[in-house]
Amino acid sequence: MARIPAPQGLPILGNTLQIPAQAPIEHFVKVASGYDEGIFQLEIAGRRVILVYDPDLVAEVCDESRFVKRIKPPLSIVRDFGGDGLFTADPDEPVWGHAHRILMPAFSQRSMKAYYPQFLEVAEQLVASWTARQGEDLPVADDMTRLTLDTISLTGFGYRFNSFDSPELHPFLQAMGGALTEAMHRNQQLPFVTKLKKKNEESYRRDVATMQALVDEVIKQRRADGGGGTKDLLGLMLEASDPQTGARLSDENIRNQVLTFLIAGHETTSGLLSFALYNLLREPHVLARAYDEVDRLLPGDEPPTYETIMKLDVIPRILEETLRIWSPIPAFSVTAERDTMLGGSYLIPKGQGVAVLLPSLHRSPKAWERPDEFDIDRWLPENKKGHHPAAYKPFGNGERACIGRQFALTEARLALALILRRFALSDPNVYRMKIKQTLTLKPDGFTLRVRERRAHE
Ligand code: MNH
Repeated sequence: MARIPAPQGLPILGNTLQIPAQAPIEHFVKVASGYDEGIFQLEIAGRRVILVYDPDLVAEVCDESRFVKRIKPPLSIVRDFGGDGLFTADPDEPVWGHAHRILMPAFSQRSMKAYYPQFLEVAEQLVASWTARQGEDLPVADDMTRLTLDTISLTGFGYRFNSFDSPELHPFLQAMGGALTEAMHRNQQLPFVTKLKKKNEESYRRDVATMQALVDEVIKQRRADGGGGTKDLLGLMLEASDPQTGARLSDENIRNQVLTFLIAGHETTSGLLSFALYNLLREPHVLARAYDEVDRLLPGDEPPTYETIMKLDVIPRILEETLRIWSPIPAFSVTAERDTMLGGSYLIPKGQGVAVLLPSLHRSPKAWERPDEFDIDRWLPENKKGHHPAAYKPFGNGERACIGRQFALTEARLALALILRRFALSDPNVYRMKIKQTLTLKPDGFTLRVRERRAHE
């Protein structure tokens, strides 16, 4: 049996003080680069945390007969507002299965086609907004957030944020940013410290209340509209029953699901699009290929059809490679179902959590040639076959993997295609990557400028 490598910590405090509050993930990645074993452990706020990023060890951790997602920190903190929604439900709660089965049909490829007119409507608002702001420094992450929040709320709940009408971000977003950041900080605090910080507790509660008030407003509006027959997420939740048990979702659970989808349904896709634009500005030859593709498949100014968007090939590969290099969710955690040996030599006791450290996994030299190079041709079908089966997990794993994957990728394809068809992008401020972490990652302070491309004037 081998000891899991561990950086030296202090008595009682362990490694807690070594971890920066602002972007803990960058610290973990740095520590990881010092251990070729692909696994290490830390002592954070009195808990033992094991992180893995060796692809073979990750493959073992992804074996759902040995490890399952259980709700522990930081997810137990997110549960303060996500409740028993899909993201923060424990596997022992029957409501996870009820909601999962009720909502699965809403995430089929067929449903993406049904949402397409709304995807298009919001993406065209982004293009109109940028057309009016040519030559200005555009706040990329904020505008991608406007796009993705408006898209999930319109397609999922028939609710309009109209985010492009306002220079300020919606109060919902400010509250969400505050709550997610606080959840991240609490994850690294000893519980008595959290208790001492009364001011933080107050603003945390206020943020959660702000988000819940918006959710109640969304549901109220639907009920006022009569609600009947709409087959969006909210319609399904209000009217459908679990095909397996016949169970319906309670009002309380529907509230939790709406909030969960409002957050999970936009925050990460916004990060994906922001990182994708960042990559394109750094890789002119890839950008040129993307321009070629949109000029070929989306000539003229007509709104593209769903079928056209599904024919794109370069743009989806840009998205896949972006999710490898900059995964908006930098880690996900599972728990050992029983005592088990990892890699034949590391004992993981029953109930111990293990986090998969995605930035390190996604750049593991054991799985990726030239791991730091942005190379979209890795994702050509003939090259994909050679990938290590567990070296790419941007959407998590198994039954608890992301339900919104197709939703995010379809929305992001369309947005990138419309942006590139219309605009030449530039980065006169020569942005240097600075990660902002609020549990998920975004490029902080990234701006770009656009001007209309001649061919489409
Ligand atoms: Mn999403 C779970 C990544 C877009 C709704 N999502 C997860 C997990 C990852 C993830 C990783 C697993 C977390 C864990 O194991 O604890 N999600 C993403 C990424 C994008 C994304 C990288 C965009 C890019 N997610 C979306 C969208 C939606 C969505 C869009 C909704 C429209 N995600 C969810 C939900 C879950 C989830 C709901 C929880 C699923 C479950 O446990 O049943």
